[in-house]
Amino acid sequence: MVAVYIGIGSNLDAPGEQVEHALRELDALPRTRVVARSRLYRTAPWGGVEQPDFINAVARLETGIEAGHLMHSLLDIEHRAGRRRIGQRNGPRILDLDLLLYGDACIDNVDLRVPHPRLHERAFVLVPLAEIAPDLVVPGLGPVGALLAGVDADHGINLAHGPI
Ligand code: PH2
Ligand code: MG
Ligand code: MG
Repeated sequence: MVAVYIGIGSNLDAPGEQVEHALRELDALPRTRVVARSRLYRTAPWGGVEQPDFINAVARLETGIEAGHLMHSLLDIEHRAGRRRIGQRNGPRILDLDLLLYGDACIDNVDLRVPHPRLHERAFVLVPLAEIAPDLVVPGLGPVGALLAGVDADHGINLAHGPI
């Protein structure tokens, strides 16, 4: 079994429910358990597109699924949630499941890069990741705490309260 971290995001169609549903779908994958999850964060959109705030979270899985196959399973969950990949880059989405880390593997091929190549730039990933794995060392990048110190985590990243 491998420890895997998944970044979850949504900013359309009841984002909080989308994220909770995705957590249940991840737990239902074969040979897979969600063993930790962050709280839900309401985050300002990153990437220069004007759009609604996101709900973001991070989950840790224990899984026996191989990395490339897991990536396909994530795309399948996104698709079944109603996501169609016709939108603009960094634009609004019903559900985004990003494979952040797969054990200590470093993978760099055409359809999969792990650790996720923009993980260290994104407070909306680093804040929930540090919540559930404060002592994590990201392969090739360093301790999550040091990565967090390099981004602006004080603005636009808030715990989500109330109906979302
Ligand atoms: N995802 C993006 C682009 N911008 N901004 C926030 N706050 N949260 C996201 O999950 C997000 C984003 C593309 O995947
Ligand atoms: Mg993403
Ligand atoms: Mg994605």
